[in-house]
Amino acid sequence: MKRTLLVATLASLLWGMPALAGPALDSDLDGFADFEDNCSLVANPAQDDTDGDDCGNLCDADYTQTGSVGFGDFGSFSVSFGTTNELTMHVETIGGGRSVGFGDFGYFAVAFGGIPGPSGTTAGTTACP
Ligand SMILES: [Ca+2]
Ligand SMILES: [Ca+2]
Ligand SMILES: [Ca+2]
Repeated sequence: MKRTLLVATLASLLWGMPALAGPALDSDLDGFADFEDNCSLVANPAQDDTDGDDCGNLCDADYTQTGSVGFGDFGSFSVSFGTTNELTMHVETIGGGRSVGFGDFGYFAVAFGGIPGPSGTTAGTTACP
């Protein structure tokens, strides 16, 4: 048994093979392992992704798909403020069907100037690193 463990550990070190794999890492504890979580550092058990770019709503304020959150995204957000436009809503936070409001603005303000993600399902794409 010790020999098997030693061989597995050596294989892991030398060739990157997984050694006696345990449960996959779930950094945000939302039930989705990081590699399959569309917002790997924010708990989003519903995995909502309104614009379908594999970057979960709770870490995706990049509505213009440029790879960063800036004034163009603010324009999209502003147009949707007060509406029920789910393109710019973070439906897991405030509930689907509610209007875009100040709670969303708070989220957007924090995301402004940053980049979307990280997502475990996009493998480093520009849209969602
Ligand atoms: Ca997770
Ligand atoms: Ca998550
Ligand atoms: Ca998205």
